[in-house]
Amino acid sequence: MDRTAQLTARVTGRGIVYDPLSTAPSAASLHVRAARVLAANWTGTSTVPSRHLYPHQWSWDSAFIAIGLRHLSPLRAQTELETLLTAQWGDGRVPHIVFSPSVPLDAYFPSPDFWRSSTAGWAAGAPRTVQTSGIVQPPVHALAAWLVHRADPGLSWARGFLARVYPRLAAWHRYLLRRRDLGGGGLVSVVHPWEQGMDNSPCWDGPLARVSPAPTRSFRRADLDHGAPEDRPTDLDYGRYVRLAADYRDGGYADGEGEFTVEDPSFNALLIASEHALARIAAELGTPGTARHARAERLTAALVERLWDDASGMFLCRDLRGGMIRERSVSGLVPLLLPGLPREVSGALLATLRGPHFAARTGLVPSYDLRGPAFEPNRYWRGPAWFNTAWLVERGLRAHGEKAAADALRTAFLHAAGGSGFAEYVDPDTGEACGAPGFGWTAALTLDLLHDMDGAMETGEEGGDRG
Ligand code: 9WN
Repeated sequence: MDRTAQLTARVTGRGIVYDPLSTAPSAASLHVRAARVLAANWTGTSTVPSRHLYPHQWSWDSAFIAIGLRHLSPLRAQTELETLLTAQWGDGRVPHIVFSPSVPLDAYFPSPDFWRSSTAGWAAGAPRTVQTSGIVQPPVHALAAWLVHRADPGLSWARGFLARVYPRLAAWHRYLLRRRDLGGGGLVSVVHPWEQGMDNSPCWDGPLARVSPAPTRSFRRADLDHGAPEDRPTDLDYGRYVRLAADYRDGGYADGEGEFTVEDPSFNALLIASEHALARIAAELGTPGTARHARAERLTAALVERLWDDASGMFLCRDLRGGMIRERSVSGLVPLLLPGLPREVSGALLATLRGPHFAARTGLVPSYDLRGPAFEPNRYWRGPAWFNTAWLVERGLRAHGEKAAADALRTAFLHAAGGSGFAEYVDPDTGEACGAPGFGWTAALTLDLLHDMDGAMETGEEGGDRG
């Protein structure tokens, strides 16, 4: 942690308690430092998550980054989303990576020559002029587009921003709802751990055990050139990621029930939040959004019906082949951001968040059960606290009227983000930085929460939309 964080933190019996960022200079300097990270990661048309570890454009990263960028430059925020959506496939999918042609092939694995999008993805309508991956990531984009529009409606109208992104966002949701309801119960399935975004979560250990790994010698992990092996997934995990992605590619990226098909609470909750946002965008453009809001409510009911687990007091993942996955991960808390949850469900989620499985000493939210058998404080999504999920839970707390808890999480976020040099993720108990420094969404969401502290945000809209 940096000096600011040390000076304003007290260790008490309940863990690390931060005093509010009350002085303008520390908030201002955090703002300047976060803006510097985003400037350093900006390529001219989009923002890389990290200059070294992730040197291309990632889908859900760009959505979170746009949410922060709107406070610095609404134009850059709009451009970020438009660049991503330009790489959309004909079938509606928004790829999880858009590759930059100026980055050497060996800088990141799997590179464009692995995915071969323009040839293997031809039947699915992959673009010809840009190389992409063939899988997707959580659909945070419509929510981001709405928040970006609201940051500067004048600029947005002048550029025709909503009118241009709306049909693409609608096609994206259509792809997910029509092609990815692989369980037939109304929810969307992911077909690769990279799609859900929490790559090596212990939730995937069961379903991944069925997948025969590609031999380690058949690929070279570029991530280990920049990341510590103890902070990253294992070689065995990578062998399985490669096998699943290669099989999907070799099937022309056609959707069906493959070896890994999982219904995930966070992915579906983000789709629901984005469907509500798309309804607002439609209404802003003069089309009633009522049908979309109604669909979002039906999806919420399906989420509760299929993934709620009373005994754990949270949502769980469902493996379409193996049944409910009895591991607690932060994914199961993210649906708190939905306004239409039954009261007993939101009440139980709040209790779980405060209970022994998730109450970490930093005040952040660990990615996995602190008491779980697979917990590791610094290994990627197997325990560390991440800033995008903290931001989502913070929104959820606000949406459910939990102002004090939301303020405390925001303060913990800002201290840990600033103290860690805007790390990719941190040890949930000590705040020690892990993964890449100068990480895009950590900096961007810092800006968003700082802006919120200024009191400049609107609150109380359905879905907890601020701004
Ligand atoms: C694979 C870019 C991405 C995030 C994911 C995070 C990590 C990639 C990797 O980095 O995944 O997509 O190479 O490990 O898990 O959530 O979008 O920041």
